[in-house]
Order: sequence, then structure tokens, then C-alpha cells
Amino acid sequence: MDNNKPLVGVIMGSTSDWDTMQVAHEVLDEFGVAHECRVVSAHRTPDVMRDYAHAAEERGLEAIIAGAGGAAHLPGMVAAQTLVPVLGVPVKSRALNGLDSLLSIVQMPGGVPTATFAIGSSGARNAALFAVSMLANTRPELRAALADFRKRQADKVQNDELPL
Ligand code: RP5
Repeated sequence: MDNNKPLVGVIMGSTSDWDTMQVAHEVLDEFGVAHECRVVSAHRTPDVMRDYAHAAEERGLEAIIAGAGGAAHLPGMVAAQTLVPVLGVPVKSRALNGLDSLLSIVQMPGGVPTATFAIGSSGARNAALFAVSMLANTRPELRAALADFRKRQADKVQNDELPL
């Protein structure tokens, strides 16, 4: 894969989302998927968000993982402005533990689909794995890596022992 040209954009509303969103970055790194990580705020930098969404397809992005917390409008507003699939990650908020983030992302009006994952780092991890599975549809080496990952995961669970 060409490591210079990002296939996946990992964006988030604030640097405070990085603890959660770095998990997506780590998974994409593990699979050798070229990606970029940026802060793009729906509320504080709406013009940057618009430009990012408008340029995404032409820049070759095949998926955008967007994380935000609280009034988490970033994933939906990016999805509204591009045909590139957007995978939303609700970041755990300080006030409402991420329930606000989850509902903000998941309750999109019909016609503007935005995939929504679990609150927090599990969501970031799964969003990245989902992006890998999308890319794997047309990349046999990635598909093999994903199959290997699933097998190692299953083996680990089967070999885990309870602390009795
Ligand atoms: C959202 O507001 C961000 O995605 C973040 O989760 C939340 C709080 O941002 P900060 O005040 O920590 O920058 O836009």
C-alpha cells in the first residue's frame, strides 16, 4: 500500500478526544493502512470541516472515522457533505458519560447514513476494524490480515484461563 496517500481519515472534534481516537490510529497502524489524524471541529472550525468533507473523495479517502463528544455533530455534518462513508465514534463526555455523544451521532435523519459505534475506545477500535474490513473487500492482503487477526483473537479467548 502507498503509505503517503491516506485511505482513511481519522478526525475528532478536539485534542481532548485523542485518548479515545488514538485507539483507531493504533489499529490502522497495526494493519498498515495509510491514514491521517486531524482535529476538525464542527462547532469551532466549521469551515475547516466543510473543506475537509468536500475534498475527502478527491483526496482518495475511502472512509472517515469521526469521533466527537457531547453535542457530537461532527460525524453527521461530515456525512452530510461527502459520499465517503463516515464511521462515527461517540467519545465519552464528562457530563453524561457519552450518552449525549451516542444519541447525537446515531439519531441521523433518514437519507444521510452515519455508522455509529460503541461509546469510547471500543467504538474507536471497532470503527477502525470496520474501515479495514471495507478496504479488505478489494484488497486480498488486507483480507488475509483481517482473517488472521480474527483467528488470533479467537485463539486467545479460547486459551484464556479464569483466575480461580
Ligand atoms: C466536542 O466537544 C469534542 O469532540 C469534545 O469531545 C468535546 C469537548 O471538547 P473540549 O472542550 O475538551 O475541547 O466538540
